[in-house]
Amino acid sequence: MRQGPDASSARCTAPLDWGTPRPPLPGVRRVEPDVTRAARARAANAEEMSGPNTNYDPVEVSALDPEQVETAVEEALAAIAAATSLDDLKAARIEHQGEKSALALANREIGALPPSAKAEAGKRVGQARGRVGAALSARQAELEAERDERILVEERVDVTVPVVRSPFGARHPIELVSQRLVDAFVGMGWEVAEGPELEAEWLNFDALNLGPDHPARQMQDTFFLDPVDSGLVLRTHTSPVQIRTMLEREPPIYIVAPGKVYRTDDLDATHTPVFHQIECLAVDKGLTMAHLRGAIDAFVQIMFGEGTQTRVRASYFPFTEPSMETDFVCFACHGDPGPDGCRTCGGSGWIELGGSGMVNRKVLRACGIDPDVYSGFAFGLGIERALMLRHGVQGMHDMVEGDVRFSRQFGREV
Ligand code: FA5
Repeated sequence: MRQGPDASSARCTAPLDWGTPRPPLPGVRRVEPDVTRAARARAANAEEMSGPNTNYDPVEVSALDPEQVETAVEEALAAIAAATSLDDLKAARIEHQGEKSALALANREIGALPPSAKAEAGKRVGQARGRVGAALSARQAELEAERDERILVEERVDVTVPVVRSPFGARHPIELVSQRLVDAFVGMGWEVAEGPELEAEWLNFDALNLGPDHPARQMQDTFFLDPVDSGLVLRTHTSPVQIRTMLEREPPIYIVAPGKVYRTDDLDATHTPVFHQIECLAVDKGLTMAHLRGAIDAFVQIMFGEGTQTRVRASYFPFTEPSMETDFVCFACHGDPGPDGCRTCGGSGWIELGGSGMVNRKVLRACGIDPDVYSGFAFGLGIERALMLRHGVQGMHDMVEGDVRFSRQFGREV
């Protein structure tokens, strides 16, 4: 229990009783009123007066108790030694050296001591604070040195490493796979044919036997160019390249036509308004569906690996007759989805590749080729969807956003 120096004044035998004065607040000097000073002067002359308050023992003030001071120092030194980071040390400093620390409290108590007790208590507390301060400084220096050393290791720059001045990009997998297919067909003697993306409506539709009322011409599928009667569209498929080639060249024709096409589809998981197709056309004497099957098999094996089986199903395209959809055997379950099914092919064992068929006699005739002399076959597919299947790409967004990190995953070869 704290005792202020005035506590002893209660023992004075003063002629006037002014009541027991309240102990002063720490650090606050009480200014005695004149009447009090006069009373003290009179009391000083009185014979029964007690001596001055010189026997005050600071041990009685618990905060200044040597044991308590030593305990506070030991706790501080332990916390400082235990600090393994500068943040830990900061917390230890606040706790053991801050305003509310035991030693700061003891230091404040000194101010309230009588002069004779101040020196000893001051020395004790001062030394204690000095030890804590020194320990803090030493640990601070150690931890800063450790931090600096760690930073030097972690942020070390190897100046001997050769500098890559411009980061490597990667060709987009659409481009890579198109090139690969084109190369393979060129290797078999086929030629590359190209056409414009801004195409004549007649070449995109009419010459391919897509009449004026064909649903593909409707606004939801085709980007028409202003003015409406311009006769121009953004090509909706690579098939007009067939027409251009047949109009320009005499058979035999063996062409592969890769390129960008446009449809008024919203971008979602499986659609994009701008995508890529690749298309093959052969026109020669005596071509049959057997040749078509052979070309499709070659195509599929280039894209999905040797031995990949294919099948065809009856379908309809105005520019081929008969027409087929081509499927290839699922590369994930190899045609046997088992009782648990297969996420890649949906459990059917087959994956749809694209359309195909024998070139419609009307189309040959529109291009000035005699269908009684020549026959032809064609097939085409969307590259994005084929790649998504091939590589398990979950969404079309990844295919079209052009993020180089996506392209880099495919490296230089797909
Ligand atoms: C055609 O475009 C035909 N010209 C293909 C053809 C060529 C048939 C030669 C016969 C002979 P289709 O409309 O089904 O067909 O489109 C072909 C492929 O394009 C589809 O299988 C699909 O993979 C892809 N495709 C269609 N719309 C989109 C789209 N919005 N986003 C991404 N891919 C698409």
